[in-house]
Amino acid sequence: MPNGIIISASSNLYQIEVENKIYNCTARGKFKKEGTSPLVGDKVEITISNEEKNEGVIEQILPRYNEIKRPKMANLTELILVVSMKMPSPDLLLLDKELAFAKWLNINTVICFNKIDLSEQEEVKKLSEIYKNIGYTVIEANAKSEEQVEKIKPFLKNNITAFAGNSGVGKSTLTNSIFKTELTAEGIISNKNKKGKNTTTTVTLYKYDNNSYIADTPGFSTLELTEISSSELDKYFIEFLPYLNKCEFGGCSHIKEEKCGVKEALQNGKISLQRYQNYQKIYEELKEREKNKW
Ligand SMILES: Nc1nc2c(ncn2[C@@H]2O[C@H](COP(=O)(O)OP(=O)(O)O)[C@@H](O)[C@H]2O)c(=O)[nH]1
Ligand SMILES: [Mg+2]
Ligand SMILES: [Zn+2]
Repeated sequence: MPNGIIISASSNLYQIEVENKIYNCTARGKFKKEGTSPLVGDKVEITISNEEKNEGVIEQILPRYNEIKRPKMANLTELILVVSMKMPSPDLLLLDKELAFAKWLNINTVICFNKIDLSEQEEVKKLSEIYKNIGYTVIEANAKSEEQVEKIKPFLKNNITAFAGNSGVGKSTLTNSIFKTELTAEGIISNKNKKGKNTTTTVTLYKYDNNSYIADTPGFSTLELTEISSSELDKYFIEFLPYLNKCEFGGCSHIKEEKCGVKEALQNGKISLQRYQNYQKIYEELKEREKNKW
């Protein structure tokens, strides 16, 4: 049975790429009965019902690596977190949320500080250092320069990658340069079958290379960490990990407690103040949401 990957979905119709050919497929009724439905990013087995018309039926969904609720998709393996140095100025709170989210999903992350042409080199270096010291991969880029965009390409190999970051940071410019086509202002997002849809939840995969796709969706522009609980947030701040067992209390929030390994590490300069403050903000946000739930 041919195997393919779902590259787009609209209601009950799926576009599936099988060895560079696109089939329009419906799904077997059994999925609904089982309480599931195929998602963009799913690897599937299909039967071809009409080879001339490129039509088929989804028979089987292969095991998922992960599943994301908003935007709805499966098997995302990498997030490139785009932060602009100027216009708009860096939103590090959003970046730290995205990093926590990616850690929770257990996927690759690449931080891309963009628009470095508009910023002092020193500023870029200072930010890069914070994240490099933690162990993150950092790219400094000017999305308008082709040479600079080359830095990103190696990270796309064998991944389903999405670009995240708030509006205006350069996501469309980057993706357009990667695909080397002059597209509309909205870039590859101006895709006809998206009209009238809830665009924050629609996803389309664009093939970059064999086994490499870019997930185009505005769904990661701002991020709500709805699925992470405040008490587990510390696990997703990866540089906190070595200090978590040095806290006096098991459920230490690392905010008000006296004997706290994280706060000690902060004092000793092992954790950046910037990161710690964002942890605190995100923690309070999650706490607030949890209170309102009940
Ligand atoms: N100077 C400069 N401008 C950039 C860079 N990247 C993007 N831009 C500009 O920033 C604006 C917003 O970029 P866009 O790709 O639409 O951002 P998006 O909202 O994240 O998709 C556009 O006018 C781009 O031309 C960059 O590296 N340097
Ligand atoms: Mg855009
Ligand atoms: Zn603590």
